[in-house]
Amino acid sequence: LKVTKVKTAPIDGQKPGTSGLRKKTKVFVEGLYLHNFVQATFAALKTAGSDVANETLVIGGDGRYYNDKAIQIIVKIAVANGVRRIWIAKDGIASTPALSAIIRERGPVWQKAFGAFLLTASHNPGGPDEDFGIKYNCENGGPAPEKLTDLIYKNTQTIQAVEMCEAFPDVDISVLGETKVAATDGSAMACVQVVDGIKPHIDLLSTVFDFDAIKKTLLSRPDFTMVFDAMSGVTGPYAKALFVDALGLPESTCVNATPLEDFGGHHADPNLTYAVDLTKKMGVDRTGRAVEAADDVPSFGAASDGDGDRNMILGTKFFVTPSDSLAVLAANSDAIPFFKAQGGLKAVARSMPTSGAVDLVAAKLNLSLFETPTGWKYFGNLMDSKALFKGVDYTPLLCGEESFGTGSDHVREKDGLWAVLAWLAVLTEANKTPGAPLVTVESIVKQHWAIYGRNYYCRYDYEGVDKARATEMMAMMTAATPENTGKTIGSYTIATADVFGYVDPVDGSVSKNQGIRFLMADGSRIVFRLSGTAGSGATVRLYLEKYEPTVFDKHVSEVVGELVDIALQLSKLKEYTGRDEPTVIT
Ligand code: VG1
Ligand code: CO
Repeated sequence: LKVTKVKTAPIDGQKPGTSGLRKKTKVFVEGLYLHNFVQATFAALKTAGSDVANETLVIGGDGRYYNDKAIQIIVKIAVANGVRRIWIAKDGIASTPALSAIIRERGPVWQKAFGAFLLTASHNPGGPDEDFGIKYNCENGGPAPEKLTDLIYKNTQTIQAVEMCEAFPDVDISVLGETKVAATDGSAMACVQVVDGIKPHIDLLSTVFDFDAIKKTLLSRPDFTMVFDAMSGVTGPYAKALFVDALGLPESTCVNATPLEDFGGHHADPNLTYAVDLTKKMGVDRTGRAVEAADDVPSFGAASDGDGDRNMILGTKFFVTPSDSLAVLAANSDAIPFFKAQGGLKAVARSMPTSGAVDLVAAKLNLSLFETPTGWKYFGNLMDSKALFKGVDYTPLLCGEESFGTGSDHVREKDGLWAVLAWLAVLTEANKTPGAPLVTVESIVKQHWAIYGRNYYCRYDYEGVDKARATEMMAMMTAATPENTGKTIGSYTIATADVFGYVDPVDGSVSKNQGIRFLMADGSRIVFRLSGTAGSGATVRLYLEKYEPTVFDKHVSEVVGELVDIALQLSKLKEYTGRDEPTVIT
């Protein structure tokens, strides 16, 4: 257990973004790039008072290129920094929600974990020429809060040495088992265990949902078929364990279900642009319109991203927007045993750019509603607080983001498979009358609109734009908020133009500068943000929303057209970025 101090120097740009540090793989593999970040994290953990010597560190990743090598490096640094017990997910494979579940396990076998390194750049493409990423999650199972990531970043700017146990043997991560190394003088022992990264998550989901009911009522119907696309990301083995082994569906239910180092050369991002295998099968085009398809389009289709925390939900020739999905799940939460067993859902949360569809449900059903900045870490604090709803000690929380993220407080990350099961649970409840025709995904959503109205919604992404110019554009709009407030453009009046900021209701921490909002007098919204997950360059996100109380059958592009024009005018986007068209529309 001899510790070597490897001399290093600060490296620029190691600031964690919305969800960890993401860069080109080439950057990560060079020199001590990864080492510096990991050492800076341990230094921050010591400052924050984590008990790294007596508790367990968890490591896993989405299986992308460099996952396996990064694991060995982290082990050597962790042991040198005094960590005495490490769990590594077998083959290095663990989805983001599964790692959250594993951190939170408190059984006799699973001892207390102080945190985890998650090796993932999520939906960003993987491979030697694409992206790699690392993220630290805390003992609650959730992404490190800004307090900690700020400290990590500060340490990366002053780091002089990386502590390493260079002699610690490489661990064979392909077999379950233990590697123990004792100090030569017998004073200490470090133990690395290779553990099952799949089972704890499936076991947890089996307590959140009623698998038997889903099987008996829904999956056994001859007129119900489903397909799940793992997009060659980490969820393949989870999907097989869940849909095939636990729920008894045929193997063919899971497609692209083997995790690949480069996700098969695709963006493992479940949306209409990138999940083309699935949308084609489901009879939906890149804009979400129904198209010609084979006769046997499945009743239900879903996909997850590279690290398994995102989800896309489709019915036969029908696309459910993530914002609508959140609202439908909120309105039907009693179909989910986890919520029902705890006295029913009483609180929901959404990120600021997510549509207000769930707000309408919250108002009608008297649920507490929280609006947070983008990124799952803000939901964690709400989940851990005991005072979400007046007079109640604990209440479950349903959360969602427009970026295909949905989940609850069964873990502290968004959870793709949870969302798929939540929809299966809602479909099970809707189809509980024996002999009745199948109630479809489409009919559930349309019924929802009939009650609440429809929030037409879409997002334009302008990827790979010049960072300096994008920053100037945001600064221009920020400066113009006072003069834009009250302005009328076309058929819209801007009731408020502002910069969204957030004060955490639990600990009072402040997050400024979380996006520019143009809130129209009729409730429509235009929002601009710069992405915090881009591996290089900048991505401008433009979010568009218009509420229609009675008209439900238009295509979103027909409804938000004028808002797009206004947004381009207010931002002078073309002038700043040179872009005519977005890279991706979701
Ligand atoms: C994006 C999404 C955000 C999500 C984040 C991490 O962040 O907009 O909603 O939480 O990705 O998702 P940004 O800053 O690029 O807009 V994942 O699945 O990439 O961990
Ligand atoms: Co993800």
